[in-house]
Amino acid sequence: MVEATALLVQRRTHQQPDLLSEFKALAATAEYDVIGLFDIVSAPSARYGIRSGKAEEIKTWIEINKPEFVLFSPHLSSGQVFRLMELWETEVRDRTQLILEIFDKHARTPQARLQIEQARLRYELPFERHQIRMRLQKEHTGDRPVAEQIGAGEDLLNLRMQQIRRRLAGINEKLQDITEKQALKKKRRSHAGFIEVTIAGYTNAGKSTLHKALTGSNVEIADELFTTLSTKASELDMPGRRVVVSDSVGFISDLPTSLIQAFNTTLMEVSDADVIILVVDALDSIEEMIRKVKACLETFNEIGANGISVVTALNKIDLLNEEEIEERINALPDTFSKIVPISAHRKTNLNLLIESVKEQLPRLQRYEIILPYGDVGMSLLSWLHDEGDIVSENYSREHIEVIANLNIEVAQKLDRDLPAGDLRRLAS
Ligand SMILES: Nc1nc2c(ncn2[C@@H]2O[C@H](COP(=O)(O)OP(=O)(O)OP(=O)(O)O)[C@@H](O)[C@H]2O)c(=O)[nH]1
Ligand SMILES: [Mg+2]
Repeated sequence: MVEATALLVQRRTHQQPDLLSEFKALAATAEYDVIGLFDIVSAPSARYGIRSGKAEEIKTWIEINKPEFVLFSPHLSSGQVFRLMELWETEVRDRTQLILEIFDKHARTPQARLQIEQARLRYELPFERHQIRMRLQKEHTGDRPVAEQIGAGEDLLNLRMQQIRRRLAGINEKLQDITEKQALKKKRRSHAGFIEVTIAGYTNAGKSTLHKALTGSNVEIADELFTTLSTKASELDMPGRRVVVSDSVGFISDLPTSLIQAFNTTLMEVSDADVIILVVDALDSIEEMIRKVKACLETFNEIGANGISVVTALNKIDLLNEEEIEERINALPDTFSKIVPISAHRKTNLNLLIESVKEQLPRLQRYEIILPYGDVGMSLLSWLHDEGDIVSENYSREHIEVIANLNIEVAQKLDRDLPAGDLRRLAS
């Protein structure tokens, strides 16, 4: 496929971080060929989003280099987009639209597709309104009274707006249906005593790679932004526990509101977790790493996930030396008590990561269990191997004596199934 050429224009104030490299990565993921960059440090202006002088300077650049698109960061109003398009005689898209394009490209499940359509419609509503108004103004001709023409135009506009609202209502209904089914599934898991561990973090940090390494799932992995748009839950083998690990949609700073709203239920999965594994990309510069970590913490705050225990996985350490790893661990906020340097790709230190997750879970209790020989005893023993963390097994003449760490549900079941005295809690 031939990629469309694009000029990137970033506007930021002195206090705002330089997001140009992230903006470039977004453009690359959306399949634009970036042929030029402008980084403008100034306050926003109403007419074009940037000062008129700068807009003129860029116009000259455009006339010479002829990009097919200008991509603008951060967000622009619909009026600003149209005024810039008129001035530059080039298609203009802002960062929000760029992220929408990527989500559109990566949406795989019916839920993600509906969510993205919802976000698109909401985002494009004011643009469409603006566009129809402009077209109507241009089409005003002399053969009918102006008032009558405006009236007819407004009717057309209302009709289109009504269509969009109806479609949004339909999407809402379907999404609600999917959400209810998911909630039911989750409820069943929680009844069955499953612990939910969610992998969260900035986009492209390596969340899906970690999910695959931990659970053997077949989630998609790519060096692109927002590869994952829907949650995937798979079981993790942890003796004595039933654990489900979920891969989830990545975060980004200034995630457009329309997308937060549309992907709310997917993001909410994070706030339902018992433990969060926050994946941090160690290949970023320290400054960039801290910026992304802060954006993640802000998102946790927004989605009500800030009370949940967090284990931090400093990922991609296979490409760093000891000193660089140490530097990064020291640079992370003091509140991050549990930091485990890992390589999801090489499966390094995953056992340490699992141990750290385990420390955040309610403790297992140690029991001595006396099992009879015969079918009942054997089937309980094999069940214990699945559900408990077996410390030792002793085969005596009369029975099998098992020492195991158990969670409360398993201990309760044994207590019901075994004669009194055959289950004894030990001091652990
Ligand atoms: N060197 C190295 N690369 C890694 C490691 N883990 C992941 N990657 C690479 O990082 C890129 C992103 O990996 P993903 O697992 O797709 O990241 P993600 O966080 O799920 O990304 P999104 O779903 O797009 O938000 C891929 O190119 C991976 O191969 C690692 O431990 N070491
Ligand atoms: Mg992913």
